[in-house]
Amino acid sequence: MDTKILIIGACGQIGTELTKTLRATYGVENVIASDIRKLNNDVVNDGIFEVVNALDYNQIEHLIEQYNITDVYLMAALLSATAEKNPAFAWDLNMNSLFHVLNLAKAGKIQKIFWPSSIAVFGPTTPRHNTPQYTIMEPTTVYGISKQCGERWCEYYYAQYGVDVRSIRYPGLISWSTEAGGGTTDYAVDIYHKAITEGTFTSFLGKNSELPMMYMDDAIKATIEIMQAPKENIKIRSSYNLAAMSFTPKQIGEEIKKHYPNFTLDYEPDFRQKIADSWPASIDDTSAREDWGWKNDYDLENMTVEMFKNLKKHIYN
Ligand code: VAH
Repeated sequence: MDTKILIIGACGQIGTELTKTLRATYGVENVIASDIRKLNNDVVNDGIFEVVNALDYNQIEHLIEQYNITDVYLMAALLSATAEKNPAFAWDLNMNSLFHVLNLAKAGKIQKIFWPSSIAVFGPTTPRHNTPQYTIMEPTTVYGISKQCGERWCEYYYAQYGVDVRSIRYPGLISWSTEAGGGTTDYAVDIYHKAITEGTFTSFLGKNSELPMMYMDDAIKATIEIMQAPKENIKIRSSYNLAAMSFTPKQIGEEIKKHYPNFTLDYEPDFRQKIADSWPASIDDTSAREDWGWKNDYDLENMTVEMFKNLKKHIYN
Protein backbone atom coordinates (compact mmCIF):
# COMPACT_ATOMS: atom_id res chain seq x y z
CA MET A 1 0.00 0.00 0.00
CA ASP A 2 1.45 3.43 -0.91
CA THR A 3 2.48 5.65 1.98
CA LYS A 4 -0.23 8.21 2.73
CA ILE A 5 0.74 10.62 5.48
CA LEU A 6 -1.27 12.70 7.94
CA ILE A 7 0.63 15.39 9.85
CA ILE A 8 -1.20 16.66 12.95
CA GLY A 9 0.20 20.02 14.08
CA ALA A 10 1.58 20.80 10.62
CA CYS A 11 1.78 24.55 11.28
CA GLY A 12 4.07 24.30 14.29
CA GLN A 13 7.84 24.88 14.57
CA ILE A 14 8.73 21.33 13.42
CA GLY A 15 5.50 20.70 11.52
CA THR A 16 6.03 23.42 8.92
CA GLU A 17 9.47 22.14 7.92
CA LEU A 18 8.37 18.51 8.18
CA THR A 19 5.36 19.11 5.92
CA LYS A 20 7.52 20.74 3.25
CA THR A 21 10.04 17.89 3.28
CA LEU A 22 7.42 15.11 3.37
CA ARG A 23 5.57 16.68 0.42
CA ALA A 24 8.87 16.78 -1.53
CA THR A 25 9.72 13.20 -0.52
CA TYR A 26 6.37 11.43 -0.96
CA GLY A 27 4.51 13.73 -3.36
CA VAL A 28 2.09 16.51 -2.49
CA GLU A 29 -0.91 14.26 -3.13
CA ASN A 30 0.29 11.77 -0.48
CA VAL A 31 0.66 14.23 2.39
CA ILE A 32 -2.32 15.63 4.32
CA ALA A 33 -1.28 18.55 6.52
CA SER A 34 -3.59 19.47 9.38
CA ASP A 35 -3.77 21.84 12.31
CA ILE A 36 -6.30 23.47 14.63
CA ARG A 37 -6.35 26.56 12.43
CA LYS A 38 -4.81 27.75 9.14
CA LEU A 39 -1.69 29.08 10.85
CA ASN A 40 0.90 28.93 8.06
CA ASN A 41 0.28 30.02 4.45
CA ASP A 42 2.85 27.70 2.84
CA VAL A 43 1.51 24.67 4.72
CA VAL A 44 -2.08 25.57 3.82
CA ASN A 45 -1.53 26.64 0.21
CA ASP A 46 1.22 24.29 -1.05
CA GLY A 47 -0.75 21.05 -0.73
CA ILE A 48 -3.70 19.32 0.92
CA PHE A 49 -4.66 20.95 4.23
CA GLU A 50 -7.43 20.12 6.70
CA VAL A 51 -8.49 21.84 9.90
CA VAL A 52 -8.53 19.27 12.69
CA ASN A 53 -8.49 19.38 16.47
CA ALA A 54 -5.83 16.98 17.78
CA LEU A 55 -8.13 16.33 20.75
CA ASP A 56 -11.05 15.20 18.62
CA TYR A 57 -10.81 11.41 18.02
CA ASN A 58 -13.67 11.39 15.50
CA GLN A 59 -12.16 14.20 13.41
CA ILE A 60 -8.83 12.34 13.20
CA GLU A 61 -10.54 9.02 12.45
CA HIS A 62 -12.58 10.67 9.68
CA LEU A 63 -9.43 12.09 8.01
CA ILE A 64 -7.67 8.71 8.23
CA GLU A 65 -10.61 7.00 6.49
CA GLN A 66 -11.17 9.80 3.96
CA TYR A 67 -7.54 9.79 2.75
CA ASN A 68 -6.59 6.13 3.43
CA ILE A 69 -3.80 7.29 5.75
CA THR A 70 -1.04 4.79 6.53
CA ASP A 71 1.39 6.96 8.56
CA VAL A 72 0.65 9.67 11.17
CA TYR A 73 3.17 12.26 12.39
CA LEU A 74 1.71 13.70 15.60
CA MET A 75 3.48 17.04 16.08
CA ALA A 76 0.87 18.94 18.11
CA ALA A 77 2.03 19.84 21.65
CA LEU A 78 2.55 22.69 24.09
CA LEU A 79 6.28 23.27 24.63
CA SER A 80 8.04 23.72 27.96
CA ALA A 81 7.66 27.42 28.76
CA THR A 82 4.09 27.66 27.47
CA ALA A 83 3.09 24.46 29.25
CA GLU A 84 4.21 25.89 32.63
CA LYS A 85 1.68 28.68 32.15
CA ASN A 86 -1.17 26.28 31.33
CA PRO A 87 -0.44 22.87 32.91
CA ALA A 88 -3.93 21.36 32.61
CA PHE A 89 -4.29 22.12 28.91
CA ALA A 90 -0.71 21.09 28.22
CA TRP A 91 -1.33 17.70 29.84
CA ASP A 92 -4.62 17.29 27.98
CA LEU A 93 -3.19 18.20 24.56
CA ASN A 94 0.15 16.39 24.90
CA MET A 95 -1.36 13.18 26.29
CA ASN A 96 -4.83 12.76 24.82
CA SER A 97 -3.77 13.53 21.26
CA LEU A 98 -1.26 10.70 21.65
CA PHE A 99 -3.87 8.30 23.05
CA HIS A 100 -6.17 9.04 20.10
CA VAL A 101 -3.48 8.16 17.56
CA LEU A 102 -2.24 5.11 19.51
CA ASN A 103 -5.80 3.77 19.82
CA LEU A 104 -6.48 4.30 16.10
CA ALA A 105 -3.33 2.27 15.38
CA LYS A 106 -4.38 -0.39 17.90
CA ALA A 107 -7.68 -0.59 16.00
CA GLY A 108 -5.72 -1.26 12.81
CA LYS A 109 -6.54 2.09 11.18
CA ILE A 110 -2.93 3.41 11.13
CA GLN A 111 0.17 1.43 10.15
CA LYS A 112 2.92 3.63 11.59
CA ILE A 113 3.20 6.59 14.00
CA PHE A 114 5.88 9.20 14.65
CA TRP A 115 5.63 10.92 18.02
CA PRO A 116 8.18 13.54 19.21
CA SER A 117 9.67 13.32 22.66
CA SER A 118 12.31 15.67 24.04
CA ILE A 119 15.42 15.92 26.18
CA ALA A 120 12.94 17.58 28.57
CA VAL A 121 12.17 14.04 29.84
CA PHE A 122 15.40 14.36 31.85
CA GLY A 123 15.51 16.31 35.10
CA PRO A 124 17.91 17.80 37.68
CA THR A 125 18.88 14.32 39.00
CA THR A 126 19.86 13.08 35.52
CA PRO A 127 23.63 12.93 34.78
CA ARG A 128 24.04 16.21 32.88
CA HIS A 129 26.94 15.45 30.55
CA ASN A 130 26.72 12.91 27.74
CA THR A 131 23.35 11.83 29.16
CA PRO A 132 22.86 8.13 28.35
CA GLN A 133 19.85 6.56 26.63
CA TYR A 134 18.89 4.79 29.86
CA THR A 135 19.27 6.84 33.04
CA ILE A 136 17.45 8.61 35.88
CA MET A 137 14.48 10.55 34.54
CA GLU A 138 12.74 12.88 37.03
CA PRO A 139 11.48 15.76 34.86
CA THR A 140 10.32 18.84 36.75
CA THR A 141 8.29 20.50 33.98
CA VAL A 142 4.73 19.74 32.83
CA TYR A 143 6.08 19.33 29.32
CA GLY A 144 8.81 16.92 30.45
CA ILE A 145 6.38 14.89 32.58
CA SER A 146 3.98 14.59 29.61
CA LYS A 147 6.79 13.49 27.31
CA GLN A 148 8.09 10.94 29.82
CA CYS A 149 4.56 9.53 30.22
CA GLY A 150 4.07 9.51 26.47
CA GLU A 151 7.25 7.47 26.03
CA ARG A 152 5.98 4.88 28.49
CA TRP A 153 2.65 4.59 26.66
CA CYS A 154 4.37 4.31 23.27
CA GLU A 155 6.47 1.42 24.57
CA TYR A 156 3.36 -0.19 26.14
CA TYR A 157 1.28 0.02 22.92
CA TYR A 158 4.17 -1.50 20.97
CA ALA A 159 4.71 -4.34 23.45
CA GLN A 160 1.01 -5.10 24.14
CA TYR A 161 -0.64 -4.35 20.78
CA GLY A 162 2.20 -4.30 18.25
CA VAL A 163 1.64 -0.61 17.41
CA ASP A 164 4.56 0.55 15.26
CA VAL A 165 5.19 3.91 16.98
CA ARG A 166 8.63 5.52 16.66
CA SER A 167 9.99 8.44 18.65
CA ILE A 168 12.94 10.80 19.03
CA ARG A 169 13.99 12.90 22.03
CA TYR A 170 14.60 16.15 20.18
CA PRO A 171 17.08 18.64 21.63
CA GLY A 172 16.44 22.36 21.20
CA LEU A 173 15.65 22.96 17.53
CA ILE A 174 16.73 25.95 15.51
CA SER A 175 14.98 26.96 12.31
CA TRP A 176 15.02 30.11 10.17
CA SER A 177 11.53 29.60 8.75
CA THR A 178 9.36 29.61 11.89
CA GLU A 179 9.16 32.06 14.78
CA ALA A 180 10.19 30.78 18.20
CA GLY A 181 7.28 28.83 19.69
CA GLY A 182 7.28 29.02 23.49
CA GLY A 183 10.28 26.80 24.09
CA THR A 184 13.05 27.32 26.64
CA THR A 185 15.65 26.81 23.90
CA ASP A 186 14.03 29.35 21.59
CA TYR A 187 16.46 32.12 22.58
CA ALA A 188 18.75 30.35 20.08
CA VAL A 189 16.25 31.07 17.29
CA ASP A 190 15.46 34.68 18.19
CA ILE A 191 19.14 35.65 18.59
CA TYR A 192 19.73 35.21 14.84
CA HIS A 193 16.78 37.45 13.95
CA LYS A 194 17.88 40.16 16.40
CA ALA A 195 21.49 40.02 15.16
CA ILE A 196 20.16 41.12 11.76
CA THR A 197 17.39 43.49 12.82
CA GLU A 198 18.84 45.15 15.93
CA GLY A 199 22.50 44.14 16.21
CA THR A 200 21.94 43.25 19.85
CA PHE A 201 20.15 40.59 21.91
CA THR A 202 19.21 39.99 25.52
CA SER A 203 19.26 36.29 26.36
CA PHE A 204 16.66 34.96 28.81
CA LEU A 205 19.17 32.25 29.76
CA GLY A 206 22.45 32.94 31.53
CA LYS A 207 25.84 33.12 29.78
CA ASN A 208 26.94 29.59 30.63
CA SER A 209 23.63 27.69 30.18
CA GLU A 210 24.83 24.82 28.02
CA LEU A 211 22.01 22.92 26.25
CA PRO A 212 21.80 20.28 23.52
CA MET A 213 20.74 21.85 20.21
CA MET A 214 20.14 20.86 16.58
CA TYR A 215 19.55 22.58 13.26
CA MET A 216 16.03 21.91 12.01
CA ASP A 217 17.24 20.27 8.77
CA ASP A 218 18.99 17.60 10.83
CA ALA A 219 15.87 17.05 12.98
CA ILE A 220 13.68 16.60 9.90
CA LYS A 221 16.23 14.23 8.36
CA ALA A 222 16.26 12.13 11.55
CA THR A 223 12.45 12.10 11.71
CA ILE A 224 12.10 10.73 8.19
CA GLU A 225 15.03 8.32 8.62
CA ILE A 226 13.57 6.70 11.74
CA MET A 227 10.21 6.31 9.99
CA GLN A 228 11.82 4.77 6.90
CA ALA A 229 14.06 2.40 8.88
CA PRO A 230 13.18 -1.33 8.72
CA LYS A 231 10.96 -2.22 11.69
CA GLU A 232 13.55 -4.64 13.09
CA ASN A 233 16.11 -1.85 13.36
CA ILE A 234 13.96 0.11 15.82
CA LYS A 235 15.08 -1.53 19.03
CA ILE A 236 13.94 1.26 21.37
CA ARG A 237 10.20 1.89 21.49
CA SER A 238 10.14 4.54 24.20
CA SER A 239 12.18 7.23 22.44
CA TYR A 240 15.71 7.62 21.05
CA ASN A 241 18.22 10.15 22.37
CA LEU A 242 19.30 12.38 19.50
CA ALA A 243 22.12 14.94 19.45
CA ALA A 244 24.14 17.19 17.15
CA MET A 245 25.76 19.91 19.24
CA SER A 246 25.66 21.67 22.61
CA PHE A 247 26.38 25.32 23.25
CA THR A 248 25.88 28.19 25.68
CA PRO A 249 24.38 31.60 24.89
CA LYS A 250 27.93 32.98 25.14
CA GLN A 251 29.20 30.50 22.52
CA ILE A 252 26.42 31.18 20.01
CA GLY A 253 27.02 34.90 20.54
CA GLU A 254 30.69 34.46 19.69
CA GLU A 255 29.77 32.53 16.52
CA ILE A 256 27.35 35.27 15.48
CA LYS A 257 30.06 37.91 16.00
CA LYS A 258 32.11 36.19 13.26
CA HIS A 259 29.33 37.42 10.91
CA TYR A 260 28.34 40.63 12.72
CA PRO A 261 31.45 41.93 14.56
CA ASN A 262 29.50 44.72 16.26
CA PHE A 263 26.82 42.37 17.63
CA THR A 264 26.30 42.76 21.40
CA LEU A 265 24.77 40.22 23.76
CA ASP A 266 23.64 40.58 27.37
CA TYR A 267 21.82 38.27 29.78
CA GLU A 268 18.64 38.64 31.84
CA PRO A 269 17.73 35.14 33.04
CA ASP A 270 13.99 34.67 33.68
CA PHE A 271 11.72 31.77 34.76
CA ARG A 272 13.07 29.70 31.90
CA GLN A 273 16.50 29.53 33.56
CA LYS A 274 15.13 27.06 36.11
CA ILE A 275 13.78 24.87 33.29
CA ALA A 276 17.10 24.99 31.41
CA ASP A 277 19.04 24.15 34.60
CA SER A 278 16.97 20.96 34.95
CA TRP A 279 17.97 19.66 31.51
CA PRO A 280 21.17 17.93 30.33
CA ALA A 281 24.06 19.86 28.86
CA SER A 282 24.89 17.14 26.31
CA ILE A 283 23.38 13.87 25.08
CA ASP A 284 24.76 10.43 24.15
CA ASP A 285 22.90 9.31 21.01
CA THR A 286 24.93 6.17 20.28
CA SER A 287 21.78 4.00 20.07
CA ALA A 288 20.28 6.10 17.26
CA ARG A 289 23.58 6.05 15.38
CA GLU A 290 23.94 2.27 15.77
CA ASP A 291 20.30 1.20 15.27
CA TRP A 292 19.21 3.30 12.29
CA GLY A 293 22.31 5.15 11.08
CA TRP A 294 21.70 8.61 12.51
CA LYS A 295 24.41 11.21 11.75
CA ASN A 296 24.13 14.98 12.10
CA ASP A 297 25.24 17.27 9.25
CA TYR A 298 25.22 20.56 11.15
CA ASP A 299 27.31 22.00 13.96
CA LEU A 300 27.24 25.53 15.42
CA GLU A 301 29.51 26.96 12.73
CA ASN A 302 27.76 25.69 9.56
CA MET A 303 24.32 26.12 11.14
CA THR A 304 25.09 29.81 11.74
CA VAL A 305 26.14 30.23 8.10
CA GLU A 306 22.90 28.55 6.96
CA MET A 307 20.72 30.58 9.33
CA PHE A 308 22.04 33.95 8.18
CA LYS A 309 22.00 32.89 4.49
CA ASN A 310 18.33 31.83 4.70
CA LEU A 311 17.16 34.68 6.94
CA LYS A 312 18.65 37.26 4.58
CA LYS A 313 17.35 35.46 1.47
CA HIS A 314 13.81 34.66 2.62
CA ILE A 315 12.89 37.02 5.48
CA TYR A 316 15.11 40.10 5.69
CA ASN A 317 15.78 40.56 2.00
C1 VAH B 1 11.37 23.49 24.41
N1 VAH B 1 12.20 23.47 22.13
O1 VAH B 1 12.22 24.34 24.66
C2 VAH B 1 11.57 22.66 23.14
C3 VAH B 1 12.43 21.43 23.40
C4 VAH B 1 14.43 20.48 24.56
C5 VAH B 1 13.55 21.66 24.37
O2 VAH B 1 11.68 20.35 23.78
O3 VAH B 1 10.41 23.31 25.11
